[in-house]
Amino acid sequence: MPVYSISHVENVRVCVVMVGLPARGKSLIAQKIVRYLSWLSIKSKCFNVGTYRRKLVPCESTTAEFFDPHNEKGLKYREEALNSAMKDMMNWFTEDNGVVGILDATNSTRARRDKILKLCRENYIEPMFLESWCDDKDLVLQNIADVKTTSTDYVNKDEDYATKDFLQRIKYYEDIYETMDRDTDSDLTFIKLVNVNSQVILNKIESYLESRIVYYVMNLHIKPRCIWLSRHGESEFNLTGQIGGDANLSERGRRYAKKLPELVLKSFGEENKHTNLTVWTSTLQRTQQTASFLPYKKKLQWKALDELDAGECDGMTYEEIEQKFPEDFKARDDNKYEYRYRGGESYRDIVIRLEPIIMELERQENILIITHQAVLRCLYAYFMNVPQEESPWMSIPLHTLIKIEPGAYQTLVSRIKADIPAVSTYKEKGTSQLGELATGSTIKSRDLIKDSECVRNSMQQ
Ligand SMILES: *[C@@H]1O[C@H](CO)[C@@H](O)[C@H](O)[C@H]1NC(C)=O
Ligand SMILES: *[C@@H]1O[C@H](CO)[C@@H](O)[C@H](O)[C@H]1NC(C)=O
Ligand SMILES: *[C@@H]1O[C@H](CO)[C@@H](O)[C@H](O)[C@H]1NC(C)=O
Ligand SMILES: CC(=O)N[C@H]1CO[C@H](CO)[C@@H](O)[C@@H]1O
Repeated sequence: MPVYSISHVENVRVCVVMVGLPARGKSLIAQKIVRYLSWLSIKSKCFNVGTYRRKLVPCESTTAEFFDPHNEKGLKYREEALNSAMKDMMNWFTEDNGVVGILDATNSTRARRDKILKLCRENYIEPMFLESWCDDKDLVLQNIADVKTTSTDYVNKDEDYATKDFLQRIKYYEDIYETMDRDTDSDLTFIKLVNVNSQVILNKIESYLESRIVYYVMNLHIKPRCIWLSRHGESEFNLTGQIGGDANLSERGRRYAKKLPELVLKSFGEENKHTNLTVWTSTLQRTQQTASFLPYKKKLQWKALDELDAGECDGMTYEEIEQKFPEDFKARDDNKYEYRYRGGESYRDIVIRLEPIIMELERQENILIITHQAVLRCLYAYFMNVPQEESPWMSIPLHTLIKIEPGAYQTLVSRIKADIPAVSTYKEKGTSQLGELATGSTIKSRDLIKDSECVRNSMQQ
């Protein structure tokens, strides 16, 4: 059951066709849409034609000349790559009940778009074109820098060579490129982003699902920025193992709060130490007390960042819950994502109330969020593409600052430990005992990301 079961009511399936010259951020946008929709339980997948092309032709031989529209061999391979991608996508729609498929390709001519359009219509898939149009030289150069350092086409190539080759590749596409416009393409459903989103042109957006995608991409920006996440410091309830409530910080929790400004500064690095940061907390005492020593002026409280509401179990320990509501305790372990506390919330409920937060987060620049375990797991799952079955079981320890740096092709995560002891509030499946046991489950090990380790999103799957 997806959050927006409406996609099933409407029974709409959408193929988002990316349009735009190379280095216009198409892959980044495509990946973000997939991540966002998957997080909302809408089945989506990206089909990157470049990846198919690389399977046909080894990277070493794909110099710019390969993309010359007069290079017949190149054309043939590119055509073949597109066909395989489309075929796989159509299979995915029928066999895996896909809802939103994204075709990430450089589809620059109307003839090519017509072909895709026809194929979609034959399969009862709604085509929606998403063009990223950009004439801002700085933006393009910034994208090129990103592509050439991360694209598999330029592994082990010298930087100047990569830039020159890439510019030439763009040039070849420019010669035949036909942008989307409202007169010629008036029958098509399309979104045209001009210089990221300084101007957005919309045409024939019809279904609810399409309008959600529109709303999301309108909120994106591509300025480099970081997001810091932290749980509140240890609370008095954590000492007694109680859940919920609105307790104060414990003595060690207050020590964490005092140390937090220093941790943030350290993570900023010397050269950025004057950078401003916006701080978001929940409305509960323990997050506000944790933020109280931070020197930043902009602090905002969000009700949507409050901890998962444990309903009737609020204020109880896991042991008490196990005794009083044994079936509930088991039901929660069996499906923690869906389980809703009596009179309270489930993880799925949290994702729904976090959606406006995600939208606002996409609009913001540097931001520090101090919130609670369950909420943090959901936010982290969005940024790191963690599947639903895993996210409620991730261990997010107290007194640790997590830094997330979203990039075009990868997201970097680092963790900075405050070195202030705290009780472990991690509960493994099938026990009411708190603490990380020796049995290291897959979820835990996946989550124990070492400092600055690169975590590749499912970018080039
Ligand atoms: C830590 O304590 C807070 C109450 O102060 C509670 O909401 C939270 O669930 C506790 N964490 C765990 C996992 O016990
Ligand atoms: C938290 O601390 C304040 C001030 O010390 C006190 O008035 C309040 O009762 C405490 N709250 C709880 C839930 O213990
Ligand atoms: C940060 O904010 C303060 C106060 O609002 C302002 O004086 C300062 O110039 C800002 N710093 C930067 C780097 O923008
Ligand atoms: C005309 C044109 O450039 N069409 C392109 C559509 O996208 C695929 C994937 O990049 C190319 O192979 C086609 O050439």
